[in-house]
Amino acid sequence: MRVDERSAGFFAIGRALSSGLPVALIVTSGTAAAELHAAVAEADLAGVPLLVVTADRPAELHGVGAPQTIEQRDLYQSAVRRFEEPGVARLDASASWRPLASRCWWAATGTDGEGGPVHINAAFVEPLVAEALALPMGRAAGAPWRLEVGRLKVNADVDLRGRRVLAVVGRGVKRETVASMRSLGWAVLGDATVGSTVAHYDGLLRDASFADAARPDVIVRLGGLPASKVLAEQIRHWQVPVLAWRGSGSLSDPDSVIGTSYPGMPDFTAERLGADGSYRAFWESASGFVARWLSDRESADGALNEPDVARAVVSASNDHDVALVIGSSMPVRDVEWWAAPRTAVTFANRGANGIDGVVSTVMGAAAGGAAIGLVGDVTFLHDVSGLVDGLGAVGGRCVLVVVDNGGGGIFSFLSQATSLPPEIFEPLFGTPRHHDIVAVAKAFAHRATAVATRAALRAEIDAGLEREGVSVIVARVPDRATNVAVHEEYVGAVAHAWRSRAS
Ligand SMILES: Cc1ncc(C[n+]2csc(CCOP(=O)(O)OP(=O)(O)O)c2C)c(N)n1
Repeated sequence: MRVDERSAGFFAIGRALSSGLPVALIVTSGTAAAELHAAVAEADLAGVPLLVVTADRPAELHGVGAPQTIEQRDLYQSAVRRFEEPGVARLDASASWRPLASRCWWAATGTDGEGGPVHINAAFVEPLVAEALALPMGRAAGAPWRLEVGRLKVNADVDLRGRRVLAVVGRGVKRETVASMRSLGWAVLGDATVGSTVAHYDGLLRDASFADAARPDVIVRLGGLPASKVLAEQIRHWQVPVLAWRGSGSLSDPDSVIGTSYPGMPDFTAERLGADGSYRAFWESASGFVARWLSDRESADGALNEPDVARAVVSASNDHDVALVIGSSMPVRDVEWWAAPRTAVTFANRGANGIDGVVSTVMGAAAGGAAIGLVGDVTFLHDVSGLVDGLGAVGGRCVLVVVDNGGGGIFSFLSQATSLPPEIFEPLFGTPRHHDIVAVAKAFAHRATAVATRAALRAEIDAGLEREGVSVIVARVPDRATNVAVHEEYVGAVAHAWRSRAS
């Protein structure tokens, strides 16, 4: 039970991501149904299975000023895989109930690895109380037929023997898939949600000599895309053939670089997919070089900066094998670019990349178990209502790390940050916020503390994972302009490390 339906929608996304199953989301009528729209849009684009059940008034109470009554037919339009409006339940139509549930379930779980939201608009008549009867019998023959395209193994005419293969993967791609790709000698670059990919690739690709040396013969695409614009530009610049498989959820291709796409998944056992393994080794050794530089400059009591918060959070999630949920904006980028490869399950609302509802998604992922969240301060404040019901009746352990740079730090990386005068940039882009986040969290009866060093951050995460309930940890970091300088320093050091290694 959650008081705010908007929060409930994103909480349900967290439940669905962590369970891998469709989650039913049941709300009353009127604007309550409209509150779910943002989560439905995210679930659509990220392929998250939701069964959205909205209560409604019967047909005769529409358009006559009945309370809490809005137009709910096709409310979410093309964002749902299926819309059902069965009308007021009638016992003489009960044979249709299981087929209806079945259609909705399969539409939510999807084919070709791509689930999504389904909307059932269910009308009720007074008196709104009734005796529960036994449900009608199910089908004797079991579940309906279903196309399992995602399990097809398709290679068609692909021959990658002896080639330098770069796989670029994102949302929807499983760690086992990455392991199969690596075992074929492919170098695998991924977004923050995909485990076991080559870390620190963004910093490396910013160096022109590295980018030239790393030119692949073939690029393979599966699932969503990493956040890195540098990688997207490089893929366009390299001008090499791009092949894709569609069996890992919806395939992102905003730059239209994919030349050929196949249904299903590659047959990783096929000998013809074995590539030039020295190319993978080249990427992994360059990445290892950056990793060593990054850890050498860390000292346990060092002051925090944003890349280091991301690194500390990922290593805590990996060490405890606790799910990680990462907010949009700089957290997904800092994890993708500066953190170690993820070995624990990792999620992010990367369908629509909204900063809304992330606190609730973290809580949904933690409910009944444990999760760590990493979000910016504006993202935290956007979803304060997620704190109202916390983890709900099921409980769990939730550590929410809030990177407090006093506003939207990502915008300081835009050219507007230097081309606009501060009195215009700050209110329009920086959106300064100076709320006392510890006090906000405590007002909702959650534990909360602020930390300023890596050691304190790690100690608080460890302690939070030991305790039931929500622990908010506010990471004090340098201001947003200094954060840009920190990133520039890191990128410069990566280039230096790569060049001195090459000479
Ligand atoms: C619902 C929604 N509104 C607005 C945006 C645009 N937006 C992207 S990042 C951002 C600022 C986020 O600030 P914060 O959470 O503090 O993270 P930081 O940029 O500091 O890493 C905004 C407003 C969005 N992505 N989603």
